[in-house]
Amino acid sequence: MDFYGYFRSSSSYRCRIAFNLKGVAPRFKQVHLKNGAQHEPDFKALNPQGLLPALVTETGDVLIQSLAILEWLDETYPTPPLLSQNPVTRAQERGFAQVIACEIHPLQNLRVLKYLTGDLGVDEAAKDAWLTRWIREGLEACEGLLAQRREHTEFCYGNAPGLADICLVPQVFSAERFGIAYADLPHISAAYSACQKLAAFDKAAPKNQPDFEA
Ligand SMILES: N[C@@H](CCC(=O)N[C@@H](CS)C(=O)NCC(=O)O)C(=O)O
Repeated sequence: MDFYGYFRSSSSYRCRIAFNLKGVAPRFKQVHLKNGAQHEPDFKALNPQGLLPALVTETGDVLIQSLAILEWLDETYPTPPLLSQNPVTRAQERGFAQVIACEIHPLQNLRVLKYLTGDLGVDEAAKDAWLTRWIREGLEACEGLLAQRREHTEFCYGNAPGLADICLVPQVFSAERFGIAYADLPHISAAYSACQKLAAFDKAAPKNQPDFEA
């Protein structure tokens, strides 16, 4: 299997955590986002969207979109499961993951920030205000969802990490990178700290990737 990613890409980070939890080790192919490698014809032949991640399976099939890759991974390598056995909890986990992957992350993405500062001529202060507005509001929604749980478990939805944690950790990493406060959100901070203690999460961290650049 070939996994196309980039150390700082949060959707790649989600997949890396899941690979580690499942004990799956695809070959890593770097796509240097900062240098624009996602726009090269070779990569766009794989993912016409020009976005990471992309996974080429053993059968040569191309999978894109991190949530779809995570679901495929969970169906193909069922142990340990990334989703609860309970359908209600499963829907809550997916809802939480989608708040991050569909509502927060797209607004902090490189192409959006480049459009703001380049095409629209927005200055750094306005860009920072944009990031704070969307990331902080999104994390507050995540905090509210965790506060609603019937049981306050160690990880987001249970006593083992799952889909919600896989999405939460890269999002909190991005919040830190962009200087957005989250320490006052107790449920998020607790789940994040619990994940940080696990080797699967540590090994997936941007600083531990072969293409890491300071
Ligand atoms: N919804 C997609 C998001 C994909 C995405 O936005 N990837 C980012 C990296 S995290 C990217 O490739 N950005 C390149 C760019 O903006 O030019 C997913 O979950 O896979």
